[in-house]
Amino acid sequence: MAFNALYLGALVLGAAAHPSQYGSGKSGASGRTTINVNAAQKYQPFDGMGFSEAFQRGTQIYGAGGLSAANTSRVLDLLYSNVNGAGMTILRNGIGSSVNHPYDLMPSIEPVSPGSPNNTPTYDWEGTIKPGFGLDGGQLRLTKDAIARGVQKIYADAWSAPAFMKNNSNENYGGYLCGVTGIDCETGDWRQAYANYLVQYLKFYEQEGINIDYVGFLNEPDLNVSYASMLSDGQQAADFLTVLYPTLEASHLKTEIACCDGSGWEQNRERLAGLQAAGAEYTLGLVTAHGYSSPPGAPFATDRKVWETEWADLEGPHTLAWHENGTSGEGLTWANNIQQLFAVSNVSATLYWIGADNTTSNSALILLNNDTVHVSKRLWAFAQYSRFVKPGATRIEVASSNAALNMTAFENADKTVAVQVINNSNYTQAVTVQGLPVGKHSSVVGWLTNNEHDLSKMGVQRVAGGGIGTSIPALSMMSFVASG
Ligand SMILES: *[C@@H]1O[C@H](CO)[C@@H](O)[C@H](O)[C@H]1NC(C)=O
Ligand SMILES: *[C@@H]1O[C@H](CO)[C@@H](O)[C@H](O)[C@H]1NC(C)=O
Ligand SMILES: *[C@@H]1O[C@H](CO)[C@@H](O)[C@H](O)[C@H]1NC(C)=O
Ligand SMILES: *[C@@H]1O[C@H](CO)[C@@H](O)[C@H](O)[C@H]1NC(C)=O
Ligand SMILES: *[C@@H]1O[C@H](CO)[C@@H](O)[C@H](O)[C@H]1NC(C)=O
Ligand SMILES: *[C@@H]1O[C@H](CO)[C@@H](O)[C@H](O)[C@H]1NC(C)=O
Ligand SMILES: *[C@@H]1O[C@H](CO)[C@@H](O)[C@H](O)[C@H]1NC(C)=O
Ligand SMILES: *[C@@H]1O[C@H](CO)[C@@H](O)[C@H](O)[C@H]1NC(C)=O
Ligand SMILES: *[C@@H]1O[C@H](CO)[C@@H](O)[C@H](O)[C@H]1NC(C)=O
Ligand SMILES: CC(=O)N[C@H]1CO[C@H](CO)[C@@H](O)[C@@H]1O
Repeated sequence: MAFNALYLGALVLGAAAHPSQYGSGKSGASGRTTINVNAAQKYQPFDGMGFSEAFQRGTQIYGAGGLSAANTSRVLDLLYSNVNGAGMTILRNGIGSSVNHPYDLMPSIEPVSPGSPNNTPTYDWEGTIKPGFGLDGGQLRLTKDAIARGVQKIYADAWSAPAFMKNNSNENYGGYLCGVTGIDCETGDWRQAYANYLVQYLKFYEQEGINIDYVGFLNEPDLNVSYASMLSDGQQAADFLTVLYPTLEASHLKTEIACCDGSGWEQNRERLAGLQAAGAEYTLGLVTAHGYSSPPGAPFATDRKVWETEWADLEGPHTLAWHENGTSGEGLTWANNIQQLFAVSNVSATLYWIGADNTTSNSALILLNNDTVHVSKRLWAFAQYSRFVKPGATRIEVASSNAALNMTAFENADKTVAVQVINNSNYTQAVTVQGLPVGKHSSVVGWLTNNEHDLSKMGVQRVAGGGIGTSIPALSMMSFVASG
C-alpha cells in the first residue's frame, strides 16, 4: 500500500490556522475531516482488555493439542507482547465445579460434599492438577505467565456452585443455589458454604503469590445449558452477594465482587436492576456482562465500573479476515464492536471469549491446529486498542463534523494520548487530528490494520498547532499515539 504517498503535509498547514489546541471542529477544505481530541473532557476509566482460557483451553497454549514450545512462546507473545502482539492486560479464569476433569471440564476444589452446609468442608487444591499442565486445570500456569508478561487484572468467575449446593444436584443444566429466594433444599442453605468456597479458591491463588482482583459467582445466569451453569435473577443474586460480601471483608483479601455475567446486555441489565432493588449494589466492585443474547447497548444505570467480560462470534463462517463481506467474525466487525463498547456502552474493559484455542470456529482470536498457528485479524482489532491504551487510562472526548466517523480516544496515566479511528467506507479519508499533546519532544506515530496490514507502524506528518495530518485507507483502522 502506497501509504507514504498519502502524506498531505502542505494541505494540513491549513489546520495550523486554528490556534486552539483543540481546533475548531470544522472539516477542513478539500474534503479533509478535522478530528478534535479534547483531553479536558473525561469519561470512564479504562481497566484493560483480555480474554479467557477457561475449560482447559489454556492447556492448548502449552501443547495439549500438539503446539510446540517455540509456538507456545509465539502465541504468548501474540497475546501479551507490546512489541509484536496485542499487549492484553486482563485474564478471566474459570472457577471449577467438576468432580473430575477430562478435557474440557474445570476441576472443583471441593469435589466431595461434606453432607451438610454446617459440616467442615474438605478443600482439595492438589486434586485440581491437570497432569503436565499444573494446578487449576492449567490456569495457574497461564496466570503466572500472563502476569510475568504484563497482565494487571485477574478475574476469576464460577460458572456454577458445586452440584451438592444446588437444587438440581448437578453442576450442569442451570439449577439454583440452595438458600436463595424460592429455593429450599432438603440439605439446607448453602450460601455461606459457597461464599467460603469462593474465598478458599482465592486463598489458594494467594498462596501461589497471586492476588485475584475480582471474583464472580455466576456465568450467564439466564441460561440453562448442558455445561456448568447456575440460574439466578437479581433478587437471588442479592441473596448471595449479601453473604459473600461480609465473608470477603472478614478475610484479609483485597478481591472485589463482580456480577452477573449475563449472557447479553439486556439480560444483565435486568439482573442488575433486581439486585439494586434488593439493596445489594453496595457489594459490587464491578458490573460484568456478555454480548451474546443481546448486543451491548446503552450504559447500565450504575456508578460502578462496567466490564464486557465475554463476547465472540460463535456462529459466523470461519474466518481469519479483516474485511470480506462484513460477517460477524471479521476483524473490522470486531474493531467496530470494541469502539461501540467504549464509546456507547461505557465499559472500562473489553474481553473476547478465548485467546488461543484448537477450535475450528471463530470463538478464539488465535486458532491452533496441532503445531500451526493461525492469527485472526480479530486479534489485531483488539491490538489497535490494547497495545496503546493501558490500565489507568481515561477515555476522553474525540469528535468531528463527520458524524459517521467511528472513533475513540484515551489519555494514559503517563499523559500519552491514543486515538482510534475506523474508516468503514470504501474510500481513503484524509484527516487532520487536532488536540494531541504538544511538547518539545512530542511525537506521533500511526498504526494501521486492514486486509494488508497487521498493526503496521506508519509515519504521520506533524503540523503546527500540535495536530497531525494523514490519510486513512478504505476499510481500515488507524490508531494515533501521541506523547507530550
Ligand atoms: C483440542 O485438543 C483436545 C486435546 O487437548 C481434544 O480433546 C479436542 O478434541 C481438540 N479439539 C479440536 C476441535 O480439535
Ligand atoms: C500433531 O502432529 C504430529 C506430527 O505430525 C503427530 O504426531 C501428532 O499426533 C499430532 N497431534 C495431534 C493432537 O493431532
Ligand atoms: C429448582 O428450582 C427451580 C425454581 O423453583 C425449579 O423450577 C426446579 O424444578 C428445581 N429443580 C429441582 C430439581 O427441584
Ligand atoms: C434445565 O434443562 C434441563 C434439560 O433440558 C431440564 O431438565 C431442567 O428442568 C431445566 N431446569 C430449569 C430450572 O429450567
Ligand atoms: C460511565 O461509567 C462510570 C463508571 O466507570 C460512571 O461513573 C459514569 O456515570 C458512567 N456514565 C454513564 C453515561 O453511564
Ligand atoms: C463472505 O466471503 C467469504 C470468502 O469469500 C465466503 O466464504 C462467505 O460465504 C461470504 N459470506 C457471505 C455471508 O457472503
Ligand atoms: C509454529 O507455527 C508456525 C505457523 O503455523 C509453523 O509454520 C511452524 O511449523 C510451527 N512450529 C515451529 C517449531 O515453529
Ligand atoms: C458508528 O457510530 C455510529 C454512532 O454511534 C453508529 O450509529 C454506527 O452504527 C457505528 N458504525 C459501526 C459500523 O459500528
Ligand atoms: C463498498 O462497496 C461494496 C461493493 O461495491 C458495497 O457492497 C458496499 O456497500 C460499500 N460500502 C460502503 C460503506 O459504501
Ligand atoms: C472518515 C470516514 O472515512 N468516514 C466514513 C467511515 O465509514 C462510515 C460508514 O461506512 C462512512 O459513513 C463514513 O463516511
